[in-house]
Amino acid sequence: MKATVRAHPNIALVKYWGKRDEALILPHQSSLSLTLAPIHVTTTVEFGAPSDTVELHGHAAKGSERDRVLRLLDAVRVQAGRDLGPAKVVSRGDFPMAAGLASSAAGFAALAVAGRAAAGLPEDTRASSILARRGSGSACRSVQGGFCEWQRGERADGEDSYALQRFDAGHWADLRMVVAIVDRGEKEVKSRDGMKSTVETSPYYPAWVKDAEAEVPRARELIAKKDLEALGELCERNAWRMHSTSLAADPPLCYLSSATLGLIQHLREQRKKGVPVWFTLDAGPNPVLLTDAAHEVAAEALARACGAVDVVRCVPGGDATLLTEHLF
Ligand code: 2P0
Repeated sequence: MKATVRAHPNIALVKYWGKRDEALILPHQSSLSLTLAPIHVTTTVEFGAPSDTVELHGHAAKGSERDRVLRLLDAVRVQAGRDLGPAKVVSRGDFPMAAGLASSAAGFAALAVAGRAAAGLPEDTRASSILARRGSGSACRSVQGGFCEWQRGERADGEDSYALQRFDAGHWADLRMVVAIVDRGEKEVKSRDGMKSTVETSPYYPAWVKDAEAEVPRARELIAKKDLEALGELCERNAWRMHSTSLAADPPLCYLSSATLGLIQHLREQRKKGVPVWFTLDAGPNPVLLTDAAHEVAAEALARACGAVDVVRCVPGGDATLLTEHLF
């Protein structure tokens, strides 16, 4: 009745931005990401506890944060088909939460896999991905390592909306992602609210959906060929388009800061000098730089020269994994 899982966050190369179903967390378009190591979240779930308790990163979770965790475990109870009793959950991450790398993706992936294991359910990446998605959309892409594609699916019940691994972490072991933390501040509008407002008010949103869907198979082909330059260009294009559709929302959503733009400008200059480095940007000001192993030191130096207060260097990460050591 107790299980512990370690899962890695992921960075989307083709972003997820907007839901067609808010309750089930079903996206309008497919997305594609790379799972990132060595950073991770570890989560222990135990059923049969005296009462429901949720501790996240050293604090007792409250309100909607706690409800999201307990709702996911209710779905595990339904899958198990039996009364498992109250649950105790403890979760810890080892990376700066301000990095803008959604700790929720690694957290809900770890929770889904650990929850199913604690309930005695068999390992099943598809079932875990669907469960993780119901906690946080991007979490469905952190159940497996390497390059994962979240297929939007067509069904109203979401049973065909989950992530599939296209290439494992070993496929392109030389690839590097360098997170440049230029701003530690909390963002004003959370992703969940930002994407909702974009869907409802941005006149560019339908174009975003069509374009992002078409970019997924192109990205897959470039990853198959390990074409860094073309993949870098695709990532930048997709990030700009996600931010453009958000900027066109009403009221406009601008996640970029002057530090973000300064870094992007410098990165372009470095690229002209032959440094193979590209960026992607989630719903926040901190660029994530895409490069290869031979240039990760140069990418870090570039970020620091542009005022990055912290830098996290990442490599392709593996699957969410069951551990034998528990957090309690
Ligand atoms: C992504 N992001 O594909 C995109 C790119 C942010 C920008 O997924 O509402 O925390 O829990 O499904 O997954 C962040 O949003 O949102 C996100 P919910 P989530 O990684």
